[in-house]
Amino acid sequence: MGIFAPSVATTNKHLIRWVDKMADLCQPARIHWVDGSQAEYDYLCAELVKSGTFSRLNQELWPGCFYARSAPNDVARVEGRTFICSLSKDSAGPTNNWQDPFEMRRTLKGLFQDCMRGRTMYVLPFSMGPVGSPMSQIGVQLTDSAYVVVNMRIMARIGAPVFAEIDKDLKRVVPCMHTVGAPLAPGQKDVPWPCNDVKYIVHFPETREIWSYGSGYGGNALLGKKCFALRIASNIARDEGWMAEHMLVLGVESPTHEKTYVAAAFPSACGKTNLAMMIPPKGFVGWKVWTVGDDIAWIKPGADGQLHAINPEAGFFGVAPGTSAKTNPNAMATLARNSIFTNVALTPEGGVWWEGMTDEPPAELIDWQGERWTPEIGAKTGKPAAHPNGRFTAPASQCPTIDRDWEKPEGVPISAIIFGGRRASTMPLVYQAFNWSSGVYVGATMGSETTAAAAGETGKVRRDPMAMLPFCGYHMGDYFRHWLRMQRNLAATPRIFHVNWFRKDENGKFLWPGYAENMRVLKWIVDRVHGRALARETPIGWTPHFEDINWKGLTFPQAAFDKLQEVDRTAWRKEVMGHEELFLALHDHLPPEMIYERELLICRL
Ligand code: TSX
Ligand code: MN
Repeated sequence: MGIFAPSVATTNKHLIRWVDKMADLCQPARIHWVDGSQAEYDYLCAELVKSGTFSRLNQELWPGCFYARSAPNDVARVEGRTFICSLSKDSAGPTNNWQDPFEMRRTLKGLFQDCMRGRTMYVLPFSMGPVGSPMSQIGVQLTDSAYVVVNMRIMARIGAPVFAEIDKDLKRVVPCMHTVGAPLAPGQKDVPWPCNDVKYIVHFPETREIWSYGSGYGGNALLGKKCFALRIASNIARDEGWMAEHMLVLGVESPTHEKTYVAAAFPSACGKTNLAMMIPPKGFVGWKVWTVGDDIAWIKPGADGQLHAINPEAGFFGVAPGTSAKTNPNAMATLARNSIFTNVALTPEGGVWWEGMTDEPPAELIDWQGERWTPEIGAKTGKPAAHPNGRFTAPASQCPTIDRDWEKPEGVPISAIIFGGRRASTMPLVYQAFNWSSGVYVGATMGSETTAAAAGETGKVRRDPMAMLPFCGYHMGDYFRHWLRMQRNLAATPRIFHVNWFRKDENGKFLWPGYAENMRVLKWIVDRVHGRALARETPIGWTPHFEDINWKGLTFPQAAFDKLQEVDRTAWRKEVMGHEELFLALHDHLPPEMIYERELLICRL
């Protein structure tokens, strides 16, 4: 099929040939080479309004904002349909779904045949990381979803500058195929959210390719994010000696303007975005927290022998429910304009609302499924107005605390790495690992408890090593080995910490107020990094004494702190048993250091 490749887009023959070949396979009605301009964005949003995918929010209240409702069968990532198709099953490891790459290619070829009939195929070039940064990576996503294009314009750098980068031919381009899997017959009317019950999120780590079928939602469809920046990038990083991590990055500025950057990995529902945008409490005069990223960090040894991190993303794709002026005022300011809302509730004034945004819900709403919703109906049906995984897509540049160096090509130096989880018991508020390898052990064994657990009840711990269980594109045991190996390329390793904002007392009450008060923990971490704070040695690591924490502006009795920091040897002996479960599954690729660290921990207990 003859395609129109305007010379303004690209001169790269490989790219043009690939687009031609894929258009032959997918048979779109049109091809649109995405330039990334504001005019193009406005045009696509207007088209999405016409097709019923978007509604324009009240522009007085929500300038530049749009609203979308997905199909009810397309509301989240589909881990059971996510595949790592390496040549050998062994290199994908037991924590990934594996399928033979040759078989998978055959399946995909069948699925993608004619899949874009009646639709436009967008050629969407994107850079993960600032265009031209030595730490950035480039992809081109072919997609039949305009919703994906406009979301990607917020989440990544896209369009003409990226085509220009591709034409320099200096970097390998990761091809990303995406279709919602809903071709249109001639004259067939489209639906607001086209998708398919059949879904495939497929990664070919060796050839560095992504194929996504059947979903238009978030991590399934915005392929630069989880698919590229974590699953494919973790493979590239392992081969090239750097790290692709599921981490927020923030900078702590002291009253003397000393800047200390930390990266932190938490499983979902631990408030990563809230921590990344934290505002210090009143007692912390002159202290500031600056935001570099809230989800993904690419971390590389710099010329100075330190680790440096970039945020490969350009926006925040955050969970809306629970976000409020109280829990995260910076997020609220960020999403106040030029943002896209998906699967939240609509107010009669043409605004958005979600559970937790205000103390009292509005008297009347349209819920995420398009039905009338009132607090009474909600109470009766038990249905929330917004889907619990309802999202905002908002430009990072609009964050009031965005760091001055957030787009610095060489990244920001990382002094500390924080792991954490949601744990009702056992895990103290904060402790510091003894060294790099014991820190890797802390990350490898981290986990969260199921949030549904009743008050006081200890839920089941789900292990989520480095918060990468759904995102590591190769064998988790090899991933631990890569972490251990990173130390060799470094003159100075970051200090490693573990935090737990969620410890509860015997009545199920949180022992720690969390949120802004976490600044007290961050300050101790920063002080430790600079060799200024004392600590107590325990079997699991170094913990702060009561007097090592700045308590200005908060009444927190020492007895409560001691409870919060308690290292209960009986609970920890049980904890270590839990570590073995995960290690057994990974045993044939598990680095010996992990076994030795566990043995040492047992002996100390
Ligand atoms: O994001 C959270 N953080 C990190 C903030 C920087 N959350 C929300 C988690 C779900 C996304 C928290 N929830 C945090 C926290 O530190 N802590 C808690 C638990 C908690 C909830 C309510 C209270 C205290 C702790 N309320 C009172 O103490 C009154
Ligand atoms: Mn995430």
